[in-house]
Order: sequence, then C-alpha cells, then structure tokens
Amino acid sequence: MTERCGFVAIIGAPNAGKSTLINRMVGAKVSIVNRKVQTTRINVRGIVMMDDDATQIILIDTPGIFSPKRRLDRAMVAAAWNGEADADITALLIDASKEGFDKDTRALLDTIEKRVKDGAVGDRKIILLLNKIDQMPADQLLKISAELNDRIPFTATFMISGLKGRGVQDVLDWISKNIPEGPHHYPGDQLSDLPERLLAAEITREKIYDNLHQELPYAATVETETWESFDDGSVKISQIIYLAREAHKPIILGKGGSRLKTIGMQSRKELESLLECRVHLKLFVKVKENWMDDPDRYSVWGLDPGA
Ligand SMILES: Nc1nc2c(ncn2[C@@H]2O[C@H](COP(=O)(O)OP(=O)(O)OP(=O)(O)O)[C@@H](O)[C@H]2O)c(=O)[nH]1
Ligand SMILES: [Mg+2]
Repeated sequence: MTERCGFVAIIGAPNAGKSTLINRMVGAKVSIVNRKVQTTRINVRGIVMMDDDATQIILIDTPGIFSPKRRLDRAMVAAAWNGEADADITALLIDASKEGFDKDTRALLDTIEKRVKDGAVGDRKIILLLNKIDQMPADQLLKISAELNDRIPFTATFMISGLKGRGVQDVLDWISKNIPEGPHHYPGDQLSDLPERLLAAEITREKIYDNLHQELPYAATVETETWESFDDGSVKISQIIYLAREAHKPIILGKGGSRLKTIGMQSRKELESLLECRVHLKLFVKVKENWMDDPDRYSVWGLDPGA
C-alpha cells in the first residue's frame, strides 16, 4: 500500500479543547489538559497510524491563540502560528457551545479570515471542527456551520466532541485521505515527539494547574533537572518548580508542605503509569522573579523569547 504521511495543526482559542482532542485521537495522553485557559505552552506532536499502518498522521497540538501581553504569551502564540505554518492541513477547533463564541475565538476567526484573504495560508487546506457538541442543542450547530463557512472557505466541516469521542473517527478518516503521499517521519509505535523529561515536567505542571488557582499556575514553570535509572527498573526524577513571586511559595507549599506533597504524589502516580515503572519524584521550589524574561527557561521548550 502507498505510504502517506502528513502534518495536521490543531489551532484554536485557549480552552477550545485542542489537547483533549489530540489525546483522544492518539489514544494516549500526549498533552496536558485543564479547564483553565493557556494550559499548553509548546507545540506537541501526537502520532496516529491509520489504514493498516500505511498512513501516519502527525497532529500538532498548539498553544491557544489569544492576544498576547507577556513575553511568555507572545512566545506561545508565535509557536502556535509556526506550528500552523508547518502543517499540510490546518484544523481550526472552535468551542461551539458558547453562544456567540468567546472574545478570543471571535478574534481568531477574524485573523484566519484575513490570513486567507492575504494568502498567508498558502495551499494548506483548512478544516473546521466544531467542538463540545455534547454541551449544546443540535439546531444551533447547522447555523454556526453555515455562518462560518460563509466567511472562510473550509474544505470540510465536522461536528465533534473531543471529550466524548463523538465524530472524531470521521475527522481522522477524512485526514487520512487528504494528507500527501510520502515516507513516515516516526517509527510506527511512537505516540509523541515529546522527550520523556519534558513530558514529566508537563505532568507536574498539570498537577499545579489542578491544585492551584488564580494566577499562580500561569506564573509557574517546571523543569526536569535530573533523571536517573536504577538496576531495579525504577527511576529517580528531580524537578524544579520556578515561581515568579515570593508570595507564591507558601501557597504552593501549603500547610506543612502538604500541597506540594499532593502535587508530587499525583504527578508521581501518573508518571508511574506512563513509564510503567516505580518513580521517585523530588520537587524543589525556587523563586526566580524574572524567569519569564530568562532565555534559558525558553530554550528548554524550544520557545523563542524574542517572539
Ligand atoms: N463538554 C466538553 N468539554 C470539553 C470538550 N473538549 C474539551 N473539553 C474541556 O475543555 C477544557 C479545556 O480543554 P483542553 O484540551 O485543555 O483545551 P486546549 O484547547 O488544549 O486549551 P489550551 O491549551 O489552554 O489552549 C477541559 O476542561 C476539557 O475537559 C468537549 O468535547 N466537550
Ligand atoms: Mg492545550
């Protein structure tokens, strides 16, 4: 059978459900998910094999696109557009359940419309994925679909629920027929391009999102410092949590260090099931007020601090 291989960028406003959809399509957790906005900070590739392994679809999960203010936000949004430019197909994911869409979605639709007019999309096909249909009445969907297709020449439109899995197989089937012929980029059993050290840091960052509120998660970053494997099959991972404010330290530590302990325990459990081995996880908290301006914090993730 002819080999096919192509890149599909999933772009959308923060919280549209991009990472949830990619995890669903890959059938494994490759990208972290949270109900707060701006969870994903880098482009993560998830790999799906189709057609008896003849077709390799490389999905690019991108950070949500919004109007950036901080340096980190600018770097994230720039990474999202770079991911889009690298793709053969652009999939625009919209949270259709919010009446009239949210502000970021409206701005993104304007931007895409303009990019199509300016020729910035090149010959990439753009498909529309209306997401979260489990949360809305069906009659609204057709109206939204017609409206958006009037504005932007989508090659195809799908109505899906990434969370429940509805309609997702149809999207994959369509993609597999519409990506170019060519040799595969990754071994057939690989699920993601994220090195284990980065994935491990992402898992801990997700637990910070789960356990803490307001601005703290946005002002924190996690890096894996060391990774040691032992003869008994276990690994010892140490990670640093960088905080932007001294005042955040007691919050993340919690009473007698209890909150940090919970974060560490949840992260360790998930890492153990992912890596299928015993994990010793050590978390260190460091306050580094200007980490968001420190190029070293960006290079680990392949983000451009000057974007
Ligand atoms: N009801 C419903 N909720 C969904 C669906 N897909 C995602 N969600 C929820 O939407 C929230 C955001 O999901 P994510 O996958 O993190 O969204 P994202 O687009 O990757 O967000 P960023 O990385 O912040 O840009 C989570 O609480 C998900 O559980 C869906 O199809 N239906
Ligand atoms: Mg995400």
